Amino acid sequence: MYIGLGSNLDGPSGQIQRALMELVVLPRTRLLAHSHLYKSRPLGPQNQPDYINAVAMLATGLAPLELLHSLWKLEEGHGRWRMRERRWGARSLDLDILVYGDIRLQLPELTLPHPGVHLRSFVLYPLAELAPALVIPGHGPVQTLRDRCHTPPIERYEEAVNE
Ligand code: A4P
Ligand code: MG
Repeated sequence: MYIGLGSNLDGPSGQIQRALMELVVLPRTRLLAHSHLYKSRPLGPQNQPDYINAVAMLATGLAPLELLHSLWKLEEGHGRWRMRERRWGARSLDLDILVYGDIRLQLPELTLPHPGVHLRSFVLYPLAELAPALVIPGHGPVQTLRDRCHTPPIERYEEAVNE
């Protein structure tokens, strides 16, 4: 299954790097691969900083809701306090379950696949690095979706090298 990581506050690239290391220590879970980092303008309200995004591929014995609740704990460890936020507003770390096998689910807390997955450059570009042929249930192969999707404009993010 695949997790989308996003951040636009408090040192976004560091937040993402740290979160990738924390995914490794989730119970009954292995990090199989992760994408490069990508940078894009926010989708939604524009008066917030640019985002850094990445995607991780995991193997997990956690059920979807168990995984979701573990991800919330990781977000809290990054100083994210959900009650205070506006929807689509700036955040230090956002972890979304993008796709969990071929499960399709609609619960109050969890929709699978994630409702935005097939429409967003900042999900499809990093996901296509890891799994271009993956079929998003109900939507089709990642590579095809990515080739159709250009919003928001996105670029690979390279960490500046300090002298
Ligand atoms: N939820 C339902 N399904 C899922 C799922 N598959 N994975 C529920 C994770 N959570 C899921 O999410 C709101 C609720 O969605 C959760 O309580 C959970 O029960 P949230 O993370 O608290 O709030 P949010 O992120 O503001 O809302 P939402 O609708 O998840 O927004 P997105 O889709 O996460 O978008 N622009 C760029 N460039 N890059 C970004 O990463 N992210 C967002 C947020 C907006 N603009 C962006 C980016
Ligand atoms: Mg979210």
